[in-house]
Amino acid sequence: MENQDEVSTGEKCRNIRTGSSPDDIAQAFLDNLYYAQGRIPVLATRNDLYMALAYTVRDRLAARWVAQMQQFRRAELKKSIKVVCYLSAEFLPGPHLGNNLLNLGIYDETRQAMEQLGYNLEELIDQETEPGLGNGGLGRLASCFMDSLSTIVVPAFGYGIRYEFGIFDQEIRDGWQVEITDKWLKLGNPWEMPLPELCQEVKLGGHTEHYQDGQGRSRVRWIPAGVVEGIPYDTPILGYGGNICNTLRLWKAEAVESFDFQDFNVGNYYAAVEEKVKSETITKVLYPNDEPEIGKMLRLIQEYFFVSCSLQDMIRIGKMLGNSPECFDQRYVAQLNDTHPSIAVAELMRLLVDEHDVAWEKAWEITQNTFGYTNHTLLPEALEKWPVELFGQILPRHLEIVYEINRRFLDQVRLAFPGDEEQAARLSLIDESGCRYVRMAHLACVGCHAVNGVAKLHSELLKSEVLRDFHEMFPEKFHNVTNGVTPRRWMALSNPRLAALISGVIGDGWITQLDELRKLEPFADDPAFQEKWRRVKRENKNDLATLILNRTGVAVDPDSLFDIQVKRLHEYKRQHLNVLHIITLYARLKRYPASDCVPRTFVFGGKAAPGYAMAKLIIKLINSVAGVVNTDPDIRGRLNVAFLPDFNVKTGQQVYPAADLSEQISLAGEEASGTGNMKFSMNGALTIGTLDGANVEIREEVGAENFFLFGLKVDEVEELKARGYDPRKYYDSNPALREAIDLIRSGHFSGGNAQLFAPLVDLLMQRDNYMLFADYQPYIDCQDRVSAAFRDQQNWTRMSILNVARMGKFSSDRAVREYCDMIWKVQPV
Ligand code: GL4
Repeated sequence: MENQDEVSTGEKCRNIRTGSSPDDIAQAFLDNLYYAQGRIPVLATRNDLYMALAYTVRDRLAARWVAQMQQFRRAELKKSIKVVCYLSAEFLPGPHLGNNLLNLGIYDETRQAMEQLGYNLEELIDQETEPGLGNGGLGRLASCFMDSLSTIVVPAFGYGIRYEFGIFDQEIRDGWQVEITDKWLKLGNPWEMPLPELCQEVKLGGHTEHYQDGQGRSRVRWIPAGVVEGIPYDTPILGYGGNICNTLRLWKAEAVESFDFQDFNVGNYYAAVEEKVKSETITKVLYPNDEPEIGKMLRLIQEYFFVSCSLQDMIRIGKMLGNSPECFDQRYVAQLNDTHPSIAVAELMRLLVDEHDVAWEKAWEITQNTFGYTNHTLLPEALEKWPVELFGQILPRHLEIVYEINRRFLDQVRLAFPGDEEQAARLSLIDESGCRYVRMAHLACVGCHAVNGVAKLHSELLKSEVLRDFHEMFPEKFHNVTNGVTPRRWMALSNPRLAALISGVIGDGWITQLDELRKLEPFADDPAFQEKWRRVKRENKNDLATLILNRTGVAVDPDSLFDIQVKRLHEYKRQHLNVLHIITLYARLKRYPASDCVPRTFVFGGKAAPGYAMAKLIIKLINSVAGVVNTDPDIRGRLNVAFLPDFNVKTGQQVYPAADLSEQISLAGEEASGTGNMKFSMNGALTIGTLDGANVEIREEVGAENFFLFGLKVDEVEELKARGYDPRKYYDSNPALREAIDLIRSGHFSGGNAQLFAPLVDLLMQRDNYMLFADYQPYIDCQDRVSAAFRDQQNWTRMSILNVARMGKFSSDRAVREYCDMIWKVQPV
């Protein structure tokens, strides 16, 4: 191996920057505390200690990172590799320290080193503020993919935005969500390295000039109204086992120094500084909407900013290695994580045609070969489109390019569907049905060689509904790659007890070959193994109970059934259907206080977009119901409800391992895939769910008998809608449903305030867009089956073991391999 020298030199010299014995680590830690953090142990705060340990770990990454870059360089020079670039406006890496220790293979050594010095490793790990640079599933998926790319040894860059403020911190006050600014950089970020010399300039606004060059060819010049600079910040992403270390490169916007000198010189100090402030605004804050439906100018600028920086960076690297822009597509493949980076299609065309003098046709071939597009949502309101006028104001040249792409594309459409002007209008990159818009998903479909959905069902629905016309036009472009999650973070790191139990019987090969979990199947019926399995779950539940008590003050019984729903708050995800079940159980117990029910702890977690009033009201409802149920003497602790504030990656790691039941109850046809569903199941929770997103495939894998299915199927939803859905009918004919709704409406959970939840109840009664009422009874019946099943602990444990044993498919390693084969045409090194 070519990087042998660098790594082994370190080992031979027992270099404290690379050595991995507990003594080396302890010594390195003290050095970093002193020299990097400027502290001695007696004066060190917990953050000083964390920083010192983080630097110690970073040193160990550096050796691999540098070796990696050299290896790339050599391979690149031989033109023998293609680098994957994952373009994503969001990444949610989660805390780095623990994961890096795991992937470096020095977790135990580091724990010992800290013990020697009198520190507790878990406390230091807990000190880290996670980079919340994403909203939820989409950003987390990007980070799982980065982990897998490194682990299966695919050279890759993740390109994104270094938001100064990531997703807000959530507090719950009086049952309501309160948003607090996320200051993740406040105490310093030891994992990133700024590279100011690799900055890129990004133009904005202004106008274009068309002219003839010396050879009489028509050319275009973009005269921008302003320029900003992008500074890259690199974070190493080490694969498990330390095979390779890829780079997450995030861009921060800054003012171009020289730009405001004019103002500065005439003494207009504030105007000059204002320019700087304006530039830096671009990467100030993450838009906190999952499934966005915004049309904000700043958002378009953010998207363009990071895409332009990234593509220019790719060209720069190519140039450094002697590659001409004409072979861009032989050296790179780039995946667009949803439409957020889809302006890349027009930007690469601009860079190639305007700045590198490549002919349009050639540039178009390169662009299509380079890009793949992943769609992550079916919600029509979430498909990005920009008013033509706004688009042209910020990106005048790109608007021209979009028009030209569209002109050529529509010629093609008219050839394929002669006389069908409606088809042409539906496919057009410009929506002309009212106010004119640029349709970003259309730009992506035309400009990419591959389009994929994120679960089988979702990919089918893309073909038959959202992107039907494109599928008709380019059937060969469409693929499915079902999502996956990394078993490193979501099993080995977050659930060490289960990981140890599993490895004890089947070895630890599963960590990189998740299919090996199948070897657990023979143990599913082994009473001794079952007993150990239950003990692990019980200890994990105990830990979560402590966390719940500390964060919410609610005391829960670790022996009760832990029924958990954690995900963004959204009506389609139907957290309020879960609430209707709780109220139904509550009403039953009130009516028959002596009845024998399986004790349950309901745990919720998730953020609502700050502007999404209904989602915030659902949070208030959950907390209001919790307030009544948890304190009612008739209930006597048989039902407990807790809303865990500020659900994020870190809390997720404490939640999934402790679940008995995973709630995946979106209305069929709404959730593109879901990935929490996978994390729960991998950690031994059973799922109650609809046939939506990846639930369908999870059920296929684990077996129908090990999955609690309920609810309308996609075609039934459509049929019911077509027939005219009337929620009132269900309310009138179902006494239990009526009782639950009436309890909410009467103010029973809101101190007699009957107005509080009226908007929610009215919406359900009148429209019920996500058909809670239609699915209510099947859901309740299914929950009753869950309770009955939980009473038989032996069989429950068997089902839990089988769930884990059959989750191999849902490793992000498998997903990334499929991208490599089907879409990127690259081979792991
Ligand atoms: C999402 C989907 O809603 C979610 O189902 C999916 O698992 C995830 C990753 O593919 O992408 N789309 C958006 S937008 N946010 C998501 O979490």
